[in-house]
Amino acid sequence: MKKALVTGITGQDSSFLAELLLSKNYEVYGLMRRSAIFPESLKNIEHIKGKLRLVFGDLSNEGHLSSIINDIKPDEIYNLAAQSDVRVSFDIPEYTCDITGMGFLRLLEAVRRFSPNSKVYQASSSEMFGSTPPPQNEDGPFNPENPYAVAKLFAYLQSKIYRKSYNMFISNGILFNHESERRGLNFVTRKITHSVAEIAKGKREFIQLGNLDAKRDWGYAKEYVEAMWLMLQQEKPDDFVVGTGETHTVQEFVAETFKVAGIKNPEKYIMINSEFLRPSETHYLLADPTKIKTVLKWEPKVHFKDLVKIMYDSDFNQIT
Ligand code: G4F
Repeated sequence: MKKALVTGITGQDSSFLAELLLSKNYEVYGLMRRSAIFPESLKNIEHIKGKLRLVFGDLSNEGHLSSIINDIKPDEIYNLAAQSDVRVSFDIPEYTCDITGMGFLRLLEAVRRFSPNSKVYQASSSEMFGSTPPPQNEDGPFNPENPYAVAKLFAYLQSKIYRKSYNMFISNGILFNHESERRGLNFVTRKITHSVAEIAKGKREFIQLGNLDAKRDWGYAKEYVEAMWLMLQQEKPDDFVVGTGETHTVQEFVAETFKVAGIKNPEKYIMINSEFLRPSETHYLLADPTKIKTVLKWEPKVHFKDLVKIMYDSDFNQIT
């Protein structure tokens, strides 16, 4: 039985990845932070938590990480833990860089010293491209626009150093935005589908949003975790852009959600609130997923309209 360690086990991606690994008969260890809202923080993994081996800890403490890695000696490690909210990274830049950037370096050191044969997956982000003109692929260049993206780029560059210097198996998935019914309400897609469902049920009057012109390449998170797993099944480590190759504005996501809800004149329900604007914006993300299609034969099946419908239907059915 293969052993996998997934950091940030309570998040959207980890919950889908843990399901996938369990279906493939892995013994799955999940690293989770002590949360003030524990055990509600386990919502995404409620249905599988009895099958997981949950370990308290986070990426802030190398000593603790080392003892966990030494005890488990995982075959595969998926680093999905991060302070992943881009806007919040402007409020808490030091914490973001400590967990999202330095945290990965601590993990790499623990693996190098106590389990150097573990294969490591690092959740790199399309935010690293920042202002690089689209379409973006593995060749970069990287021009991050916020503290979160800088932290992710730091981790990405460290992975290259450790791969080259110590011959460690470390692969980066450079994931474009990936969403689902399990996405946090702080991210724009889920905020929109949940709010529109509340409007449809007569529980809300309007939605407050920030920049409607930003363009994102949105895919379905459940499919993206298959790409993560595939990367660690290869003989050699490598880096892959994961995205759909299609981009839409936030405005288009709003319009499509109202269309699915059967509500006319969406503009009546939208208010722009500067609280949701960022000091610096990543305007245009669009993946060039040629490499992953060619090398790993991975391709997304869920496209923009399917994604909106999956998310809206789930929210509509849950709101009573
Ligand atoms: O949903 P978002 O907060 O996601 P963002 O910033 O693109 O980052 C997500 O994707 C990255 C991969 O590209 C991940 F690395 C990262 O961890 C995260 O998962 O915002 C999307 C866009 C932005 O341009 C934002 O300015 O939506 C715009 N937006 C407009 N109104 C809003 C809002 N974003 C949020 N969160 N809330 C709003 O009210």
